[in-house]
Amino acid sequence: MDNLQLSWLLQETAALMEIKGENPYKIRAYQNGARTVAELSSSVRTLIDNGELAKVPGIGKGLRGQIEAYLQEGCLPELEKLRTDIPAGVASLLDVPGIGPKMARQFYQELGVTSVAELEQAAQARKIRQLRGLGGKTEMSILRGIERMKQRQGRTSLAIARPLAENISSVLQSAPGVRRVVVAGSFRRCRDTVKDLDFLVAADNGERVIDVFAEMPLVQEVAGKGTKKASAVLKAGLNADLRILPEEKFAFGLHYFTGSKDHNVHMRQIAERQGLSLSEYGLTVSSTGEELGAASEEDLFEHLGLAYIPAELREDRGEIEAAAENALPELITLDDIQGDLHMHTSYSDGTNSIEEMAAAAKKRGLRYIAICDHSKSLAVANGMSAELLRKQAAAVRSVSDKLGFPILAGVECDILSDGSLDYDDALLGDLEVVVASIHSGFQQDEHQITRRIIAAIKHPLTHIVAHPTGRMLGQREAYPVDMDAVIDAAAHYGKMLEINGTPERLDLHETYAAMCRERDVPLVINTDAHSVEQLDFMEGAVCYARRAWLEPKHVANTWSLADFLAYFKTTDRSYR
Ligand code: DGT
Ligand code: CA
Ligand code: CA
Ligand code: ZN
Repeated sequence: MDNLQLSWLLQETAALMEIKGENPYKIRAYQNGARTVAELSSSVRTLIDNGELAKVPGIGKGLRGQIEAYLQEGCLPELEKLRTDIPAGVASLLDVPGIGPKMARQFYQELGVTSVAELEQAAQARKIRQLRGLGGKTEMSILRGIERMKQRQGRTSLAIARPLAENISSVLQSAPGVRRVVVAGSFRRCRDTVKDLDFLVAADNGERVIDVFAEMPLVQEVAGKGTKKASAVLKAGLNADLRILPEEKFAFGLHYFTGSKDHNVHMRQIAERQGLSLSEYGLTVSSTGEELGAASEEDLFEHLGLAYIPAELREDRGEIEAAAENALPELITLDDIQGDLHMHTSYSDGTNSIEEMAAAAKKRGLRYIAICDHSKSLAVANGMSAELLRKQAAAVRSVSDKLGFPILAGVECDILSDGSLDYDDALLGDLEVVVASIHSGFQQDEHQITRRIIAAIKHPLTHIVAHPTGRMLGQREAYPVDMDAVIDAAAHYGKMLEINGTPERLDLHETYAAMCRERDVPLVINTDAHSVEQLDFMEGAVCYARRAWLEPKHVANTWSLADFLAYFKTTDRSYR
């Protein structure tokens, strides 16, 4: 439990430091630390006890001191200090789209605003436009930002939900008499965000499991508690629902609570047409009441004459019809992935070396990778000068030779506001892969941003457009962009679009990924890892990609390296 709690506190520290305007390197150290801690496979307490925390990359000496203090005293000294200067609520202003640390500081210092609600009042009372450097336009855009925030409220990104789901599952798993724990609902269907977490437990003694659940330190408040189910508000701000099922009914409960609701409604109709009645409790013959058992979801589908439908497809988007005709796609799996074409090293804002990233990728069974660090304009992410990029490319090649492992020398090249790339052609032409992306100029309108991305797609040296819509789940909306036109351009110029595996991004959105599939634009599923641990983002990214009905052939990093590189050289670009 300590890890997650600690990770949130580190994040809060970083946010308050930003507002205070502290050293960017220090802020970044806390942000990276928060991430690293959340991803550790053992508890910080254990790592400190056996002296291994010092070996974890991404946690420097200063941060380690804070963590030790946290374990001893239950609080971070640095955070306590910041909290005396700035009320905790001020950090929440950063959640409003369009508000950066400077503005948050200004609202607090000059208007005494300490929460989003107070900010909304101030904007409505036309107080923002009176502040130095701000005007009516900013005031309007803040009100719009708050409005959008309210709309998406209630959904949580997987960056927060996944570690919680894993943690709670393991707590439930260790409760007495528990046979099986599954996280159902939208989490199992691998949606990009979840409203809540739905835990299903097969157990003999439900009441004891419910007690264990209610007493977890992650729980803020138990909202409801019975003998077979419970519901809790977690400290992270989302709900967790728990249902206890008898082993022999588990398959039915699992199917029902996996959903989606639309899928369930359609399934029930299919059953009815066959004289059967399907519910979360079982499948019965309507005329006789005879129960048809199912040991697994496979059995349940089989009773209805359907092929097994993977959870990611259960949205009533044609999967039931396809299952009836045995025409479901052969969905991509993690095993199909051969390469990862977007990852960072300490040359820009990553925490590991080229060699460490390559060794870790190799260990995960990958056959090739590309190192794509940030380009020079992206100063906040320590973007590389032309000279450093040249040096890095040479280093990449020598590590590749040394390890006998194909590593492409690449770059994540910023698309500048006018659509040009961040280095000259001579340098880009020396690299094996150019991943182009937007990190600034979000205030441009849809027409400008679309033109900008298409300009990058047209550039003969670009291969892939990374995180094409720029969304940051729970933090920032996608920038306005005509994806229809972008996908057409990618098809026309033979380029690829990325599904970025960072849990806050999962960008492309599944709808656009499906459009790419339909229009023969190959996708690339990348982790965008900034550390060795983040190479594990691949698994969640592949699950998300399955929602777009993607098969291995649609995803270029399931191809051999030779096929991937050849794609950009051929005129016949259809992968079919
Ligand atoms: P979300 O919004 O991210 O929590 O999405 P879900 O799908 O996890 O929704 P949730 O937690 O409200 O319910 C879990 C599942 O339970 C849902 O996917 C299907 C099933 N379910 C819930 N309410 C209904 C309903 O009224 N009718 C049917 N047929 N199924 C339902
Ligand atoms: Ca749910
Ligand atoms: Ca629920
Ligand atoms: Zn990146």
